[in-house]
Amino acid sequence: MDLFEKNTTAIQEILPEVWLLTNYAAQNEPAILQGLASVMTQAPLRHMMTPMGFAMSAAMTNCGDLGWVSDRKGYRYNAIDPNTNQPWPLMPESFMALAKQAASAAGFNGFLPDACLVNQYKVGASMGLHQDKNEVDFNQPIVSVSLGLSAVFLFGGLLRSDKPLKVPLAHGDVLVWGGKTRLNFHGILPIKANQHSKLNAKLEDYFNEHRVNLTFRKAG
Ligand code: MD3
Ligand code: FE
Repeated sequence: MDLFEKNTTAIQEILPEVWLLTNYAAQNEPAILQGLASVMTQAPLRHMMTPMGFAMSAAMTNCGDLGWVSDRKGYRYNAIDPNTNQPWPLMPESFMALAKQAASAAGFNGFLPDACLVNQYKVGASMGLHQDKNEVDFNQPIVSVSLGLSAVFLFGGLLRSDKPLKVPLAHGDVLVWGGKTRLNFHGILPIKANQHSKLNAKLEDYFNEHRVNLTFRKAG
């Protein structure tokens, strides 16, 4: 079943070194959703603990050589899933292909992600403003794929106090972040119900109740 209403994609540089590829994941949606199901089966979603001892509101898992983890000891990348004591699932071929193609479309040839963080948001879940600083090379781009419920992405500056710009993200949208914005503060506003576009009316029940974000990084 083709879950996409339209198959048109557009690429815009919405901010310096931030590219929005609208509906870009449509091209290979069935394989992406299959890969996601396989990853979530092998490494079940879980609410990680912040160093302060609070459960994060997004549930997370990973695939690829390295997975992002958080616990009382802090944030870091780990080759082993602490819940299964196994390596993280292999990055599905469809994930790798999508991330590479999106990076190339934004001008980053040769992007070879070794980490894919899966964030699952239910209605009401959010992600507070933060910086991503656990990767080795901040010159590598980040590719982010939005699936399911829509979200409002907050894109701030280099200071937490910089007023963030709001970027709506819908099912299938892909963002590519380049070098200079890599350390900007960013977050996700609480996910609202009834943000369903026409597109979402056809989605399976799961994606009517969740937003899933795939974040591809070269972490190590
Ligand atoms: C901008 N996730 O997992 S992805 C995260 O939608 C995270 O789940 C959000 O922030 C989500 O750390 C946003 C897009 C993203 C990821 C990393 C960035 C945007 C970024 C790093 C720098 C600037
Ligand atoms: Fe982040």
